Amino acid sequence: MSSSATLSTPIASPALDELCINTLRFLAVDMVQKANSGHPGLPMGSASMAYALWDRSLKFNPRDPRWPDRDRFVLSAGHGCALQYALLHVTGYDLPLEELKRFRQWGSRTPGHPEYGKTPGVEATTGPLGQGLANGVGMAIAEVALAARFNRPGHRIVDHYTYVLVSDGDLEEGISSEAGSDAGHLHLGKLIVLYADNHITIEGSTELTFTEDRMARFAAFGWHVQRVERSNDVDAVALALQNAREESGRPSLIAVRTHIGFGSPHKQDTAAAHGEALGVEEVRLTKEGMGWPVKPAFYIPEQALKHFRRAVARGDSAQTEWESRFKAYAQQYPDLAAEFQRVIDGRLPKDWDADLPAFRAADGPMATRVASGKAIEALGPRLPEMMGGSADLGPSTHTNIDGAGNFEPENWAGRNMHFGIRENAMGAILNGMALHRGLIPYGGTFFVFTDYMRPPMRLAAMDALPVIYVFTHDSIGMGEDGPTHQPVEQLLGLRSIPGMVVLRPADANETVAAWRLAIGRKKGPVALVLTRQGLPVLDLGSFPGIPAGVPLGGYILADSLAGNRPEIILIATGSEVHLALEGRDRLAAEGVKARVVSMPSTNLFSSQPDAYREKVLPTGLPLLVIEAGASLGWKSYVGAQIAVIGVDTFGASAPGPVVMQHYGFTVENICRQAHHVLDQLKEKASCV
Ligand SMILES: Cc1ncc(C[n+]2csc(CCOP(=O)(O)OP(=O)(O)O)c2C)c(N)n1
Repeated sequence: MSSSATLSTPIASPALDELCINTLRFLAVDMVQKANSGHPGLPMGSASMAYALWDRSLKFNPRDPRWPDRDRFVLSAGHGCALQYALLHVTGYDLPLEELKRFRQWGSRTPGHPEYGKTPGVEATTGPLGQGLANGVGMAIAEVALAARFNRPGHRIVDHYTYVLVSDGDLEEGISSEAGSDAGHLHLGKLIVLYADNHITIEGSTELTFTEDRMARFAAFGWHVQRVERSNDVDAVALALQNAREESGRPSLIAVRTHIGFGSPHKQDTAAAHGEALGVEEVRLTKEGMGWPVKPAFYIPEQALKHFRRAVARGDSAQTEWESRFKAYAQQYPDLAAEFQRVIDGRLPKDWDADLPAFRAADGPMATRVASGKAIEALGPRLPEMMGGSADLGPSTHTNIDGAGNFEPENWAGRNMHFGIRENAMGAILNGMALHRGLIPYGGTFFVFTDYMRPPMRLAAMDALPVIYVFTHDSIGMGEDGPTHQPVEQLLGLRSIPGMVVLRPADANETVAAWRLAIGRKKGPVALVLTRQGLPVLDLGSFPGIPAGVPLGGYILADSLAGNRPEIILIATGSEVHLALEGRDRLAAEGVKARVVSMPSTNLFSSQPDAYREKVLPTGLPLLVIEAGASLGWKSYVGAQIAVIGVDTFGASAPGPVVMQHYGFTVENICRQAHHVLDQLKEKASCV
């Protein structure tokens, strides 16, 4: 058993336990009542099991919420966050009672669902059901991976548990099976999930929808499962938690029979307790029924507070003890200790990018997915914190780090992950790994299947997590697999997520620059969107602007000849850039001066200063956009003087070059459209 398990000592009397639990219950009830918004039922029913965990097991330091070896706690059922805020306040985190009184109000640190970065002690943004459970799997993966890398005989400097509290909704969502299956397969013994088995969801009893044997399901995934029939039996919950910690070879699920809205005379065990304030009268009746003073609201008995606040001294001594162990470790293994600090801080080592290749035109044609694979091979050895893989598409996504071994139960030091065909869980696991800190997580799949992992990608952006996505087969150009596999609207969709940087490089050298940017971006996810098909390499000798241009999102790749002001600008991304270059040359031969702007990232370009954007796209010049994706987003770039060669239907099954040709991605069509735009402008001018 690990050292964290020794914390499981009951020190409160049953009466004090009950006082503390009711304190949590009624803080949550009062928060929701004051806001007249929120979810009282889950906190009322789950307060006792949460208390058993926080009081008897959880290793945390309220005065240093980011201490690396703390246990992680994720409230996957984020709608029950009033409970989490109450716990954070009473145990002594920097979350004053005033903040509990401002639950769900503008600018408060107690938002409607837990938000990472807003409230000390909140380890992950939760609310979209199921995501938190898979985040927990990612955190538990990070723990074993870092333990394998850094622990040494007699020195367990990475040694903590991941606890997740889930509800019926979490376990109904498909992602719970994806993540549960993966966690069971990986033998993540330090992942412990408490299930608020209250038999109620929004529409009523779980008899309506959810009748499978959940315990058998998780047992089949390879989990250790236990049931506690009476949630208010703190000792029983504590014992189950202890059993779970002692089970080191399997993740644990503890189903606790809780009662939604516990204590409310008219709402307990009904859906009415789920998502609205109890009401003034029902609050009064509930408090009276449980022997709690009706007034004042937000009442915290001194005795309960004193008991909860022991967490501060306990956390301080646990952390101090860890720090002294770390000191001894640092004396024996100074390099490893420094390395541990580096990866936990998220700092990059010196010369991390020294082996990144520069490609020559003679190397081409090369698919950008292949160039990305070569970048990963160059980065992997210099960045041992890089860890990732794909959703069973490794040979296609080129996400393997050569020689780094598979991450699997017998080899937690392996860095090549096999997520299985579980895109949603993969996204959420990557988030959990990033939230844990100490790793640079990345994951790949076909671009079209980002639809399956959009929820965690959205959360990665919300939480500003440094997660890297490797998406290949990026357009209709991928060919024969046809419309089901040809992404069309995905570029626009991902670009519209605030904080998500989408990069669609034009060739192998832009791909290298994109990877350099992705590794360097410590706040926020980066999606690399890569081709299946080979593309000409843009030689750095001829196009020296690439390394500096890519981070700006868009740049002048090739201007009109002899410095003449261009008459039209061809904007292209990814595989269409080389067509734009050919178009420019042909237009020049036809007497039209065209500039080619490569725009691997519209997000990054939009964030550049006005002066730079004006330099690249001077006001008044007509634009022709060439991109094998939905045309919709581009229309916002410039009013009427824009034409787009795009894809506004679902593609077709045929060899890639044939599909591209049919959709108008040819040099001939580019020139035709450019002339058309210019003719229209001339016509307009002559009408004035
Ligand atoms: C992915 C997702 N779908 C729907 C919702 C809306 N929602 C919030 S809670 C909930 C279900 C409530 O049932 P349960 O999970 O058992 O929570 P409890 O009633 O016990 O509070 C739903 C559908 C959500 N938060 N996330």
